[in-house]
Amino acid sequence: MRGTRKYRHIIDTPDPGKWELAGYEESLPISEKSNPITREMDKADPNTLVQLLRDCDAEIFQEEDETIINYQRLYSESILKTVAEIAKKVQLIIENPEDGLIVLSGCGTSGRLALLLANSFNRLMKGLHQSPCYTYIIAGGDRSVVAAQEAPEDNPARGQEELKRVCEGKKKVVFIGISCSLSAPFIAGQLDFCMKNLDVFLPVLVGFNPVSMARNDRIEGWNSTFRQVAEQMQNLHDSQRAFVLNPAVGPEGLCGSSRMKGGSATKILLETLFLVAHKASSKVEVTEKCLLEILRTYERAHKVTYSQSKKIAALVKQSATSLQKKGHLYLLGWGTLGLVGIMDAVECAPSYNADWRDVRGFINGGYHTLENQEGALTSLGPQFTISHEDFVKSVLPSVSETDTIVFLFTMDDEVTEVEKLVELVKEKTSNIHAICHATAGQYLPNSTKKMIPNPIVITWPILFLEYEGAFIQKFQRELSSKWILDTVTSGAHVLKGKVYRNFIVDFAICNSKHFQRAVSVLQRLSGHPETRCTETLLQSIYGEQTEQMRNTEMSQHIRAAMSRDKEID
Ligand code: S6P
Repeated sequence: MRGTRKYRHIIDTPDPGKWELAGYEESLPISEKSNPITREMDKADPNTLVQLLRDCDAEIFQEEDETIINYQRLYSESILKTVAEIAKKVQLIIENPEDGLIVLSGCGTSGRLALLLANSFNRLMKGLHQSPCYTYIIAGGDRSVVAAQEAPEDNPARGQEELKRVCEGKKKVVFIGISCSLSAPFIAGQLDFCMKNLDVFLPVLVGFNPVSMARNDRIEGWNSTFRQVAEQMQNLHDSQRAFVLNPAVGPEGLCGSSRMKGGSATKILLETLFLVAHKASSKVEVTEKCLLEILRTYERAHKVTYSQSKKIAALVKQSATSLQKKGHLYLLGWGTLGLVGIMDAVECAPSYNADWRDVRGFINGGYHTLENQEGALTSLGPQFTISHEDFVKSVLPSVSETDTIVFLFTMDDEVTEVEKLVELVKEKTSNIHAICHATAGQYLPNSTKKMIPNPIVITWPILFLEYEGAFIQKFQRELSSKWILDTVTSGAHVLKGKVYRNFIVDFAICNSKHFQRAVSVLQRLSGHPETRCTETLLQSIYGEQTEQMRNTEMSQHIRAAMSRDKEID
């Protein structure tokens, strides 16, 4: 499939990666390959770290190279065509919201993004006096939004139950199952259910591997693999009864960390799709040009964001210093930027085996601003306290000079509120940073500049757009903040020593994907065969090896690995 070639890039995308060549880590899907760009990442200084991750993020926008293996990319005609086709189906629901529903579902970061996107587009609809018709599902329920729960993603039956629950009584449902690595059994179960009920459901699978690279191992308690489900979906693609939307965006900068590029690409792809669907419902024709215009704004956001690389590097360094000294990184955000902060913070625990207290996110207005379905979860314990008031009450008293605080806001937020909180924090630590988004012509007040000496201020051009288009500005700011925070939290853990080359070597094994990744990392680092590496891993989980353990179900290994980690804590 050819690239569009109608497109002039705004950013310099790196040369097509070696990862695209036949034979490069052949047995692994793109999402689990190690990115050649970051091979020496563990030796990089903060400035280099930022450059490397910038180049990895730029790969999202890279076009296909016809001289080597052709993966579909974001700008491929086939992808743009699929986006336009799905948008038309979404449009039908938007125009008949009483009987219809658009469900976004995912696990971990993909589930948090499902919430963010569903809420954004419901807000867009409310502004147009239309009935909101988006909803989200996250594996493990709302508690997974603010605390990592990686185990529920292994449960396809649970995925189905949740889907049935949210769709009860609906006549037409567009179901968007997000699994960046085309691997989550929770999503496989839901897609399978949709395909058995095509009179109601239109299933869409979103991810960043070709179907031939979807996970193919047995799902416990289930009769098909993710790949089999994805293949069935693909067979229904031509008749438009199901869609697979899966451009390649290249391997993650940190091996397997799909919260990074996978998460960003999910946001770009789905926001573009829903935006054109809404434009279409206000009688604007969905054309390739219109899609390219929106995608171009995201590419511009990459350039604008990384023009601040020096300041981002300084924040990476400061955050790493805090973590190395057993201090903390606190991300205090306003509006949806608060959720972006929470998303980044929560993932540090499973990704780097970090303590949940190491990196934490807080949002003004807490659960009210989060707009999650289950409402306040504060009673579940300290891990679930997320408002700025909670921060002031229960965290601030113990904040010290070893901690770093990052404020995340836009100039349209109440800057005096930000100043009030900075004032309080200043009494405890001088390590105060900010990521602030402004529109051309808006300036940070001198009073704020005095309090936060070196803020990352990102100034966006004024866009004169119709109502739906105006949401692009908000989406750009969220993505820009995500890129910066992904770089800061990943970079800080690299500098803390959690990474060897670009392999995370200290991560929690909380689900079957993690187990397989651990085996694969062992294989690549030791050169030993899979069976031997599996045995080594089992030995480290159980402390001894018996025949019985080898024949035990995967879920038992995960439980044992998780309880072992708890003991070590
Ligand atoms: C990855 C992150 C995980 C994933 C989750 C879903 O960096 O730690 O929480 O988001 O496992 O992955 P996927 O591939 O199904 O979207």
